[in-house]
Amino acid sequence: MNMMLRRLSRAAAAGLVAAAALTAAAHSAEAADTLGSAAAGQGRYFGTAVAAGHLGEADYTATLDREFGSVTPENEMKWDATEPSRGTFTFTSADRIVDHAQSRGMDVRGHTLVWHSQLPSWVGTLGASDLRTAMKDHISGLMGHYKGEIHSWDVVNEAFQDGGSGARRSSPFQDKLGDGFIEEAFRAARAADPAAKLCYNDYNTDGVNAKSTAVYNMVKDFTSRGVPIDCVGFQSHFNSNSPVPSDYRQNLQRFADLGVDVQITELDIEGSGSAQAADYTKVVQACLAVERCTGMTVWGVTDKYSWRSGGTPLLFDGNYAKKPAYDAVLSALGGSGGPGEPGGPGEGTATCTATYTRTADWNGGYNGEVTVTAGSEPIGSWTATVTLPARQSVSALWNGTAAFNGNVMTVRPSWNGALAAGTSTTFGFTVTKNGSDAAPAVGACTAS
Ligand code: 9MR
Repeated sequence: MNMMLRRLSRAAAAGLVAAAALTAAAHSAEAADTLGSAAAGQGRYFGTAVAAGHLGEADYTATLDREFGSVTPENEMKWDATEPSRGTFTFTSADRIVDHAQSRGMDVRGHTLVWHSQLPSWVGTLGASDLRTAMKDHISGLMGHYKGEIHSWDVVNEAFQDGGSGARRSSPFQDKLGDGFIEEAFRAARAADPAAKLCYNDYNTDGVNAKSTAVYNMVKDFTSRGVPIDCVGFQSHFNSNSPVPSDYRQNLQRFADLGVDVQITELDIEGSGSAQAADYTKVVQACLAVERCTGMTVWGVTDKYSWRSGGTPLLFDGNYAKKPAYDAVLSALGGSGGPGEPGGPGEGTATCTATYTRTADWNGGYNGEVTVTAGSEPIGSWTATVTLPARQSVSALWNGTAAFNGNVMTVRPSWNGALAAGTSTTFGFTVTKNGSDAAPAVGACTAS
């Protein structure tokens, strides 16, 4: 409620009061069949990074508005975007995102105030005392503009080096102001917007390791000395080189035990199909297992605009189709079709399995067939993924509709979605081998 009243002050100037109030009310009344509403049912937020440049794309905004309860401007609140020359603030792109979010009842995360990257060159030319003043002015200028409208701010981002040393990273702030710049930034941030949660945010700190322990020690020191810090953000950019750590929950919990909130701030996991879905499940479950894990943000809406688009790390494919990872997250959040959600087919226990056979084979190609079988409950619809080996491509598909993302084909029913308990349907496809005779992999079947 407080947030609502405060957020209306800037929106009122833009004439958005009525719309913001109305849509926020509607948002909270939604059924738990979207990521945002399912997470809200668990007392958490579920957000996404947003780029202002995509807000004109109808499918992008439709997906954003339907699914998410919080947005983080992906680049628009960074120093180079907001104060390109000293003392001259530009908020046009960030305002676009904040206004869009507010008019649809979404909350906003602020990212980021003090960071070594995306820093305009004038900052690096300042001497220590001028730099200190400029840093504080930047914090008060940016936070002041959005005072009362941001639920959490990444006050300092990525101040620790990667690797085993636990040392601070070189930056104009570190090099000229020393370790103390972080606490100075947090104190300035508290003064600028006392209602915002103030977060330290970093990557490769998701499991227990030297870097996360260095951050842990800093937070412990801050809380013991009364330096204002409210939360720690765990970026959680995962791939095969940096998988979801097995001690993820334990690491989140040790920070929470220091008396700060924890948030998953930039989640993406490279991969596809059921393996990617399983990794997303682990992350959501880890957050839900930690009482002070207040929310999760994925780093983008659709694979096609991800900073790691080649790794297809997000929940919607390039056509905005829900991926198996989406279904897994919704299910882990207890949304429709997920565990314990009443009212869905089979009271949320609907399942299906998918099995693959090669039904025809010739020199340049083959036909594959996938049998989808409902579990012990009837299902209303299903989704199955087929990952093609390198070089192969699909030239025809029947009894299903396909969305392609790289070599991953996500198939949904055409006419054959509803299945009685234990019954089956099939879809088929023709593959051009292009010199590869390997078999495709069929991912987990998701029923709804
Ligand atoms: O996703 C952002 C991308 O569009 C920018 O080009 C990039 C520039 O540094 O920053 C990306 O976002 C980063 C975030 O701000 C901080 N953590 C790492 C993110 C991915 O690089």
